[in-house]
Amino acid sequence: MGARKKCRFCSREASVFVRQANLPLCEEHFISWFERKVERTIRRYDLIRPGDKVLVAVSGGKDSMALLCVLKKLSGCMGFEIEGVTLDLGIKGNSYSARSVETAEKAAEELGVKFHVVSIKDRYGFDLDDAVRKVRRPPCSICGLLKRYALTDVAREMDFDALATGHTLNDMARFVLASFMSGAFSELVRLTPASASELPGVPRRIKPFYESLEEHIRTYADLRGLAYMEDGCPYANTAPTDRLRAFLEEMEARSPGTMHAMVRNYLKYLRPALASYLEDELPPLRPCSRCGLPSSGELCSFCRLRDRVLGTG
Ligand code: Q46
Ligand code: ZN
Ligand code: ZN
Repeated sequence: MGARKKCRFCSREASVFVRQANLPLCEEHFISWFERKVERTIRRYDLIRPGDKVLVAVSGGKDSMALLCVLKKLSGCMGFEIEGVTLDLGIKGNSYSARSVETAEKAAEELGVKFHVVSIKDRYGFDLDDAVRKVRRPPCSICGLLKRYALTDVAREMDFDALATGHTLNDMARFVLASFMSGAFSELVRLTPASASELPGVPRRIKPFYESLEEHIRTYADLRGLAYMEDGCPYANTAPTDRLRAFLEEMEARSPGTMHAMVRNYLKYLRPALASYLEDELPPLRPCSRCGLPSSGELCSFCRLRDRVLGTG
């Protein structure tokens, strides 16, 4: 920031300027502002209730590490329990998965959070590297399916009420825009801060950073001294260059508050209209005949993928 301003809440010099709220803050007050904002999101959308057991998915990156830290902080005053989990996806390039597990485990230990590591290979008989070799599909798309499935599966097995992921406001805004451009409205309509439990016993998925910008999450993670991993997944460069991400960040820089307005308006006006329009077209979810997790057909997409990779089915 340019001219030296005082923190809005104390006499110290501000070191962070929250452009979206025209708010100069010192480090200490930025941390409490950020945590209160996440708490408001949790209350506004009823993401977590007192007594809930919440499993936090941690990849070792800044967003999920910050999420673990905020939820640990809020768990005391809001009366819920948290544990962390990291999936060992078996990505060997750059020792990515090994570093991811190590980074998350260390953070959980420092924060005093009970932590689990789940090896995809041990649990399902194949890992991401195996799947990428066998299936002609972009690695990040296979990875997304694997993560979504395994996290839900593990959270259900361990009897959690909710599964929290580090999806951010930037992710949400990008998804809204991308869905418009591709016409993927039946996927767009599922984009909510909390997806209700789709079947009995299946935990709901929640996104406590639904209203938090990545620039603020990074500042929080840095001020909290979290030793997160910068990117480094060897498959990252196989994903199409994310122009939408850059476009939205530029819009946000020019007009602070753009992403928030986009996502709030989607949720308030567009989603209800879309839901009633698509009501008859969305296939009701039912238990997969093999694994019992929610599926739109006889076999879920994970079980079909697994058959292809292992040559079973
Ligand atoms: S881990 Fe998985 Fe990312 Fe690697 S394969 Fe793509 S999605 S880039 S967050
Ligand atoms: Zn202050
Ligand atoms: Zn299945």
